[in-house]
Amino acid sequence: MNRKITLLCKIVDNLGDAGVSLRFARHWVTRFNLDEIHIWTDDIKPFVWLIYGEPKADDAFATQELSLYGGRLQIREGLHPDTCSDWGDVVIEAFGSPVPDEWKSVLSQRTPQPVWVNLEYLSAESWVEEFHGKTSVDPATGWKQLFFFPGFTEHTGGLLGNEIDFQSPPLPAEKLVSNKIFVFCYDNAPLKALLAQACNLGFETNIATKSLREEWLDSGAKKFDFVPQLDFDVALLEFRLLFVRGEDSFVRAQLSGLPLVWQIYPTEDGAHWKKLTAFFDKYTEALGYEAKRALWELWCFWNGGTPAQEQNHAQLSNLMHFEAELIENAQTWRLKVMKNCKLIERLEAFLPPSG
Ligand code: TRH
Repeated sequence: MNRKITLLCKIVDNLGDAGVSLRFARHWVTRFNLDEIHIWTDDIKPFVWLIYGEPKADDAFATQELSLYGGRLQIREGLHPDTCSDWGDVVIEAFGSPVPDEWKSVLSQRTPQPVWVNLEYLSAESWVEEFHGKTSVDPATGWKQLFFFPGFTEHTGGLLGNEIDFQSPPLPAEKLVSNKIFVFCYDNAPLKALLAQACNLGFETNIATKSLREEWLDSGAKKFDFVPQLDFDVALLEFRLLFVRGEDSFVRAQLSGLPLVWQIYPTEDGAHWKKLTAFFDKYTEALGYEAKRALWELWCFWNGGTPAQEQNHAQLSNLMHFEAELIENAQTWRLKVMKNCKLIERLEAFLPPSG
């Protein structure tokens, strides 16, 4: 029996919801080659963008349906209650894409009930271990829901690996030769101040952000042309330092074995600081005090945590004094992370067997 999996993906903003869903689905159909995944989304454009990259995506934007891997991975826009009958043996709600209550009466008629999974956001916070793998009964349908939390330890759902996992990491000496830094950030990042610092150090800043400002290019920055997701992981290896954001590019940077600066997705209640600190503490466990402090100062500045009057505008050059230590740390961390790149296998353990 081949399994049919429905993945529901509501796009909140940006590319991460689609990015993680697409990467997950690709890994799944590659790993379990009898299974099918059907992604239902309210907006197919980020998927088109991630599959085709720039500028090819522009030609494909009119589509409402994409089919990959000989039809075993399908992505469709326009979720509707009538489609519920077509849902598979497994339904995955990505990042709390909630099924509207009015649909639940349609769903509750279905037998047998599907395995229902809530795929949550990634976090390094310690509570994740406690909640991962727990179930609860949905009052509207009476169905059991599984809460699956990706994370950085063996007692969590783990992480999605990538195609370059098992290649040797780039040698530090090669990286020191590159003067290119990669910047993929949100609009609120202090990019102008960073560019000034990077320029003083003789670095070439490559900006991957969509809304590029003329003044950035005037100060020597280059536009990073958006590459398809399948090429993204390898594209990162060209750089010396990676500024990444959200969830998926953040994990890819860790797997590259290069030093990274994470801009976390900000939440209004400020809860993101706890999440940022939880990861930072784990990530820098093996770093010396001075290097750790310099890195934290840059992360704080980049995430808007340093009041303007206290900014010394030298966070990047301070950090570069510790570059060798940072590279070593990034490579050790990469090896640790790779051990937990088992998200697909850990989720599969909760499902009925395929084949
Ligand atoms: O786009 P992001 O900021 O994603 C998000 C969203 O804000 C989301 O709402 C939030 O919930 C989540 O973060 C935590 O950043 P992320 O996760 O890194 O996703 C970007 C995707 O784009 C990722 O899959 C990598 C891909 N990408 C390419 O494929 N090619 C490129 O050239 C670039 C720059 C990115």
